[in-house]
Amino acid sequence: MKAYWFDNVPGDQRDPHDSGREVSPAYLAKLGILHYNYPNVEDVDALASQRSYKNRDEITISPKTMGDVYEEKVKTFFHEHLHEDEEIRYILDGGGFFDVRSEGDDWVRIKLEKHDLMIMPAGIYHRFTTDTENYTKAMRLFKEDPKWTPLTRGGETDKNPYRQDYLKTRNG
Ligand code: KMT
Ligand code: NI
Repeated sequence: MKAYWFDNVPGDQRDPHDSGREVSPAYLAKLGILHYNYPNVEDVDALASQRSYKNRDEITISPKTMGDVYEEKVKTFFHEHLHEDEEIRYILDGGGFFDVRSEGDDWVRIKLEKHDLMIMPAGIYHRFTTDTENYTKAMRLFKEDPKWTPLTRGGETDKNPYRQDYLKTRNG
């Protein structure tokens, strides 16, 4: 895992877009983001059971598994959105980028590699993309009642109660 400020330079979303300015683990914690590296899936099982996550699935995002719809899917994952529940992702193979909004509404890019696990809080605006390898195999964890339908940013989402709660926690 590596976190840095997104450079905002036009170009393929899958390029690194690394401004060269790193973002500290302390700042990620301030945004409510937790990160672990778990080479053993037993550690993922333990975390899931502690947080009462009963379900999971696996997704492989690549041209090989998705064929013609791959490019379209990659664009969809990159639409800025929030969820009404926390989002837990565990990278099984390959890698990718999650971009999350900072306090000043800038993008922080989080590069995830094999065995990285990230927890994003409910209400944080974010987006995802594969990198130039075009291969992400990830486990998506969810509770019984998954509330991670993406709510695309715009108008009403700023007033979403989960968004409001997130801002209250983040801003102390
Ligand atoms: C999301 O919320 O954008 C995703 O779950 C992306 C696919 S999982 C790496
Ligand atoms: Ni999401």
